[in-house]
Amino acid sequence: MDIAKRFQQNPLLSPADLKPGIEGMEITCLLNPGVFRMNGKTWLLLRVAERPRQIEGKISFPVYNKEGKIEIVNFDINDPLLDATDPRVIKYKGENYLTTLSYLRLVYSKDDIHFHENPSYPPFFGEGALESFGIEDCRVATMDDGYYLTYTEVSPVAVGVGLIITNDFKKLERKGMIFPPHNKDCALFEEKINNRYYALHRPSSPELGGNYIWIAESPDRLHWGNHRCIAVTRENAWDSARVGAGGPPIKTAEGWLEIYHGANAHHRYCLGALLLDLDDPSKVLARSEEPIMEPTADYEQTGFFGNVVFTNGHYVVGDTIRIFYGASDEVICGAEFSVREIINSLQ
Ligand code: MAN
Repeated sequence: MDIAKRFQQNPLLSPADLKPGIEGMEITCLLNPGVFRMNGKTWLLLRVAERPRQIEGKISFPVYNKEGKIEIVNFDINDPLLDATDPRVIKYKGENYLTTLSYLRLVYSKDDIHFHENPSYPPFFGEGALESFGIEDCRVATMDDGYYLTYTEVSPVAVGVGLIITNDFKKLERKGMIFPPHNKDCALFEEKINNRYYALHRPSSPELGGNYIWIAESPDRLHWGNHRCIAVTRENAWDSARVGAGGPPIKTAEGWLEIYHGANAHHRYCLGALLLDLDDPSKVLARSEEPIMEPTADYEQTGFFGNVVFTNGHYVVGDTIRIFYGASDEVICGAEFSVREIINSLQ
């Protein structure tokens, strides 16, 4: 059952609301923001996806070259060697390319409805060979000693998880790849459990296994071990093809509550929840049988890539979880859940 209370003002942000961040490009999509509170305001670390204005008969997209400069790649739409059936990823001569280049950009709000930019917070762009196709879907963990940002690093050789540490979102400490390929959807627990750090992550094992949620431990958040698989896809269910963690797990009296995304073979993305043991979060106490949120609103069903609700950020006040989410891979929306209601809905 869909128990999300969507904001009436949705969508809160659309591509036309911001100016492109890369010269000569246009914003194609706003997606999947990380969320945190700072100085009494709500901040979203948006994933902004850009590409050049498309010319008829061609498909053009930006990549970083070896010198770290943006270069435009063009393919002829009628080229028999091109497979452009997925608007997000195209194949040419056996190589994959992303149709847009993503980077991260901050907006803030005092009322969670109207978002603004502050020019003293510059955008974060991909850097180096492992981010030459961009950076995406950043989770923000608010920890005692700073903000820990886990995000997807994309390049022709890999999709993996990178870490950035910051105290002010101006000076960034880039730590490189902490979960090697193929991996994404990494959500850090915001406090230690029995003196260890924990993370949820999503390796993909296409030959044997699948796209499942795993948990790992670390003494320092850089080196991870003791990996265990905690949630697999379920045949014929809404989460039959892939599952992945959302934002940081939420501590409740009953356990760690994690809102995750699940997709089926038709790439329909819904949200569900997992309840993990407080003392040993590798133990799953309960899981949603049915989604707690499904793409039902117009803006969730049609867009750059329709039938998608995807969250990787929220903040919690009392019983209320306020999530910000990407709808149809194109616009940013808000919704609320009650912690109690989610826990009551779990099997
Ligand atoms: C998938 C989708 C895209 C994303 C790529 C690379 O194809 O999630 O949105 O750009 O993976 O991470």
